[in-house]
This record gives sequence, structure tokens and C-alpha cells, in this order.
Amino acid sequence: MKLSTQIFVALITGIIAGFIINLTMATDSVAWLDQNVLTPVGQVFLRLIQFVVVPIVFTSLIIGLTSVKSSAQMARYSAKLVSLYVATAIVALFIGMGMSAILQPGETVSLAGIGSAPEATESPSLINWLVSLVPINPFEALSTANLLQIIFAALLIGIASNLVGDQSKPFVSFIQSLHSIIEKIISIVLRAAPIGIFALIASVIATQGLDLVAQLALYVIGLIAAIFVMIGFYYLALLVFGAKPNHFFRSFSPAFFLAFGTASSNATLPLSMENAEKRYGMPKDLASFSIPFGTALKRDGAAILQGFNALFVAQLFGVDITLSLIVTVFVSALIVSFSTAGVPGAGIIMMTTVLGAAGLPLEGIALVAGVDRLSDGFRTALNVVGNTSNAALLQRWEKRQ
Ligand code: DAS
Repeated sequence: MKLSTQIFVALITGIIAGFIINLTMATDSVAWLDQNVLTPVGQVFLRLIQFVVVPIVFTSLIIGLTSVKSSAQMARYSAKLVSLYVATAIVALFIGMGMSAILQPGETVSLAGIGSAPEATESPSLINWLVSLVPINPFEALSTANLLQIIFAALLIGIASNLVGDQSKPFVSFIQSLHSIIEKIISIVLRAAPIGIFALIASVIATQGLDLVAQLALYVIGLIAAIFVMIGFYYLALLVFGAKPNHFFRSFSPAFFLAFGTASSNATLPLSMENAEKRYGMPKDLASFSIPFGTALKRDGAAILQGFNALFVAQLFGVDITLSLIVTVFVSALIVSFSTAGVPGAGIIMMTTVLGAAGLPLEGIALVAGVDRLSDGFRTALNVVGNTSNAALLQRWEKRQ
């Protein structure tokens, strides 16, 4: 059975198993099973695929940079990708905020379920964020798995390797052999994907069940509907620009299912790149730059979440939705979507930034925290769809076959 089918089957059986456990076992037995079996198995798998993210990104970028004709090509790729990312993130925000304004999920929930407000996280100013992209040394970037710092370090090293010419050949061939070893590790680790996915999704369903989802049904349905509308937008964009959407979605389906099951776009990166090169047929130099770049920056799922959730909280607490509130939410959600980490639950942490910027009560987060992991799977899948779609649109823009 193909890996994509195995992952899909693991997802479905994991959801079914989760429901059976939740509905037939006593709460303490569910807790025991989750803490001693499901969560450890899921976490080991998650850690294994995160283990390869840093080396695959670092080696791919160095190889990509030293194989492209010039660093001017990298600058062109970056400028085109950033313009595509911002344009599509704006579409995502209109969809997310529009869906929340139309469905009004905040009008259907009572305030009774509000827990204690989380600590507000100070959003780093744009200047500090830009300064933080420069690692103090290559090892800081690699050890903290800060993708943007890794990209910065790899860009520096790759461009310098190009400039020193023959002297860098031993280093580049070392990187190439390391890259092949990492790719082999990825293929071995991905054999465990069905088991890991089964455990991760069964753990969520078994421990949470759907009673909370029933209370927040309109919130969850609205959020997921907005995500699918955005996926539909990408299908149309790929169709309009001749990027073969049916072939695209078939090629990247393993990565999309993995993203849904792990709720981590970082952990999905190695499979996204493998699908890009081996299944979709994306040129290696373009894939090895744009997909790590997009994994570091591009999160339409986070944009939709923040826009949708902010209006939900305003409705919930009866806060007037004025033009200035809408603009503040729009801009802060746009910035947050580019700085949300590619790990499970990152979106909910960033909510404090958007709600804080818009002066909305943070208590609303405590209410939606319970259903966040379910919506996180869908958001993360959209994050990977957005990242890979923009890479495919860049390929068309560059007139590359
Ligand atoms: N789980 C995050 C990711 O991996 C997205 C989010 O939390 O919003 O991209």
C-alpha cells in the first residue's frame, strides 16, 4: 500500500478508534491509555520527523544556493514569493473574517464556559523581529531550530560558497552526502508515519470527544468551512495559472494528510519537499528554496484562525465591531500569520497578540482552547497547501516546467 494511502487509512482508523475509546471506556482508563500508549507513541514519531527538519532545510538550501546560477535568482525567488504570500494571506483574512461576520459564532455561545485568561504575549515589534532573524552564530540557528535563522545562515554560507568557487567544493560535497543520508533517514522515519498518525489523532479524539465541539459547533464548522474555501481558492489559482491543480493535490496529498495528523507544518516539511520533487516534479533548486522559505513564513491557516477568532471574541463579549477594530485585527493577524511557529498549538498562543492588539478580552481563548487541536489539524493542512501552492505558482511565474 502506498504511503499516502497508509497515512489516510491511519487517519480514518485513528479517528474511529478515538471515538470507540471515548464512548466505551471509563475516563480514568482513557487517561491511562492515552498517557501510557497513545501520547508516547505519537510524541516519539513527532520528535523523529522534527529531528530531520533542521538538517534537511540547511543542506537543501546550501545545495539549492550553490546549484542556482546566481544569488540574484534567489533574490528574485524571494521577492516573488513574498508578494505571492502577502496577496494570498490577504485573501485568507477576508475569507476568515468574512465567515465569522456572516455566521456570528460568538452569538451562539454562553459566557459561562469562560476559564481564566492566559498571559498576554508581547508581540515583538517588526524591527526586533527583523533583527532576530540574524543568528549570533550558525550553531544558535541550528540548535534552536529557528527556521528563519537557518535560512539566513544557509543563504550567507551558500552565497559565500559560490563566491569562493573551487575552495568550497569539499564543503559542498560534504553537504551533498549529508543531504543524501538525511533523505534516507526521512524515508525510514516515514515508514512509521501511519503508526504515529494513528496514535496522535486517536489521542485527541479519545481524550476530548465531541461534547465540547458540540457546544462550539458553529465556531468549529465556521473555521473549517473558511479553511476549505481558501483551499478552493488555491485550486482555482492553480487552474488559472496552468499549474495542474488535480496533479498538484494528488502529488502533495501525503504531506497534507501528515500535516492534518501531526498539526505541525515544520514536521511536514521533509515530506512536502519529497512530494514536490518526486511526485509533482518541481525543479530541485526551486523546491529546496521555496518550500523551507514558505514553511518559515507562510501560514494561511493561522491568518484565518486569528481573523475568525478575533471577531468571535468580539461577538461573544458584545464588543462593537468598528472599522478601526476590523483594520487592527486585519493587520495584526496578517503579521501574526507570518510569525506563527510550525508546531502544534502555535496558533492559540499567538491569539493573545491579536486580541491584545485589538483590545479584546483574552478570556475568549480559554473557551476555544479545548477545540483548538481539532481545528489545528485543518489549519496546518491549509498552511502546507498554501506554502506548496505558492511554490507551484512561482514555478509558473518563472516559466519553469
Ligand atoms: N500548528 C501550526 C502549524 O504547524 C499552525 C497553527 O497552530 O495555527 O503550522
